[in-house]
Amino acid sequence: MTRPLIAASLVLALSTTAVLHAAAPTDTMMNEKVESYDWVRPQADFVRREVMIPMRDGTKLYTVIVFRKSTKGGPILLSRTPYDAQRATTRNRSQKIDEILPVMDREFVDDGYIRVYQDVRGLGRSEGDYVMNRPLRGPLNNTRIDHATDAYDTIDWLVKNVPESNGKVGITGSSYLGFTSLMALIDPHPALKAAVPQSPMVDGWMGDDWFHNGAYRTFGFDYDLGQTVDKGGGAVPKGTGDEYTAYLNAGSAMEYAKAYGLLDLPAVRKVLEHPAYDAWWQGQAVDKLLASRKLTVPTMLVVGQWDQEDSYGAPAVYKALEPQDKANDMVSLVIGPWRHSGVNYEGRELGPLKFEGDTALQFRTRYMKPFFDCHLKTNPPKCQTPPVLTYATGADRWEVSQKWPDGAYTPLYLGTNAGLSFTKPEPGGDSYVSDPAKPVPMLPRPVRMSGDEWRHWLVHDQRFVDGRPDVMTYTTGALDKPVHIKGAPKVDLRASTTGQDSDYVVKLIDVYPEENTADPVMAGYQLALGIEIFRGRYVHGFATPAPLEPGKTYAFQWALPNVDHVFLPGHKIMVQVQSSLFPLYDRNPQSWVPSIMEAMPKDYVKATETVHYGGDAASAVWLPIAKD
Ligand code: PG9
Repeated sequence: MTRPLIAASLVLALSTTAVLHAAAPTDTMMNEKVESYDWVRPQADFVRREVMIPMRDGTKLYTVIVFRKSTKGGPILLSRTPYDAQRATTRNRSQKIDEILPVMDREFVDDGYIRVYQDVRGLGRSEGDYVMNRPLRGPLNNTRIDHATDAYDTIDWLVKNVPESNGKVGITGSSYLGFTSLMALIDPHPALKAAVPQSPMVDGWMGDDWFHNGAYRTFGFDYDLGQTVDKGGGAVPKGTGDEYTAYLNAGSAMEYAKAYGLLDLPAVRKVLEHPAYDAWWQGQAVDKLLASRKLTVPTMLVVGQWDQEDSYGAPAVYKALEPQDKANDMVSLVIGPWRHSGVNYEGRELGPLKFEGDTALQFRTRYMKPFFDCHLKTNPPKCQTPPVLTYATGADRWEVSQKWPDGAYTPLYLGTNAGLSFTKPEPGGDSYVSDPAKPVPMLPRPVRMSGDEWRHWLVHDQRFVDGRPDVMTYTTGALDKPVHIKGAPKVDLRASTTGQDSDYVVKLIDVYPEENTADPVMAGYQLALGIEIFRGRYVHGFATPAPLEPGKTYAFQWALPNVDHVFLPGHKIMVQVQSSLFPLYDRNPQSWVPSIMEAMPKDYVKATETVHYGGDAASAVWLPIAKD
């Protein structure tokens, strides 16, 4: 027996009472399962259309179009997602548009925007094959399609088939959606008028999800298993509440992948096969792809100051595009006091940190929406987009800069007696033993790289490792005046090892005063403003790994994430140096192996690390000190 379909249109035609009265008595033995139910009822204050949009190769992409019923001549705001367009437009099954869409959409749809979410090809309800971060057509992609063409074809269809729109399109989204937003800027459709990529994945090797400066980030395993498996996917079944133990027991990344059957996943294999910054990674770096083209679409790049996944991408694209932006009005940068994607949620606090009000809402209503309005509305207001907008943590205020970084780089030297000073110290050094059998944890154990533990791990109090014999700590005295930094602090670490390879992790920390009766949690708190790793084998170049010469002093140089922060009087500045950050980063075996991915148990050896200071080996963190 076929199942009756209860459609909204039928209910529209006849009132419920009329249907009940007119119908014959219900057969008590009829099949009571019905095929579907349209949860959007006639009284909804919105229109929600589901369409399959054809791409140039015939593949159809599932797309949901949502707007208030009163909308006419509205701009379109598009997001292209791997995270289920259906779910993004069904936050609640409600008849109110504000309740079905994500929180960040409210300001837009309330002002007549048309919100569009699309599943990228191969995921959700879209047709086609899925390739993680599908590269642009060219040497790494020999097909006719990529995210640039899919965005183009989608926009083309939308402007021709959504009569309620004014024909102007903006694109936005965070993380993977930030990546698809950036890809839409390559040979863009003429109707694409503005973009706000948030925490975009830009260079997966240099500093976004998969590696940072050559050190492999294990958290991608769970993601791959969740995203690329139709049946049985999800988190890796480690069966322990302590990921530190799970990764330590497994050995190398390859051994871990073997133990949990992850080598069956092409997305995992590809990353493990490319440990160095080879042509495969370089060819996908979106900042490089964009830098070689003219930017024609005004773009606002957004990142969280404590972005635990993609802190690299947005500032890297800003840096790559800024030289083209002669009038300083095409590309802008925003850094807010947020975790990864925190810009789209409530931004009053982050872990123990509290800010002045809902900083995410402030940004969206005062800056992001006006940016889209001035580029997308039919009668647009004048654009007043700040070239750089940052939230000064410590001082708790938004600041506008004309350029970024916005400070003069000044060395803060590591020195004797665990000191840290703006004056160069006498020559010396400190040694510690780095033991791969006891790597320094990223969080107190048990370590979980999921939920709020993962979202907030970058702001965790660093006192839990301060005092470990394999963590060197250097501190200034209490500051007598504020130190305001605006930019990415740069590490210049002069170090030697008895091994043939080594990782170095540097943390820049704001140490809160010891006494704070009003807020005891923050008394003596060690708040990291940047935690970043460098894999020693890449000291001569990221594409040319080579063994380190035991005992030789090298200059290891890399950048910490971008920040706007004020170290307040009474606070101290601290720098910590260590040689592992586990289990987020796989362990460096410290002996030479061609690929650390495939290190065997015998390869993991202890090494003595020496941090040098003063003289011609003056280790320092260079701070971009703002002129206040
Ligand atoms: N940063 C995201 C990601 C993580 C891991 C792999 C791929 C993407 C994201 O949040 O989309």
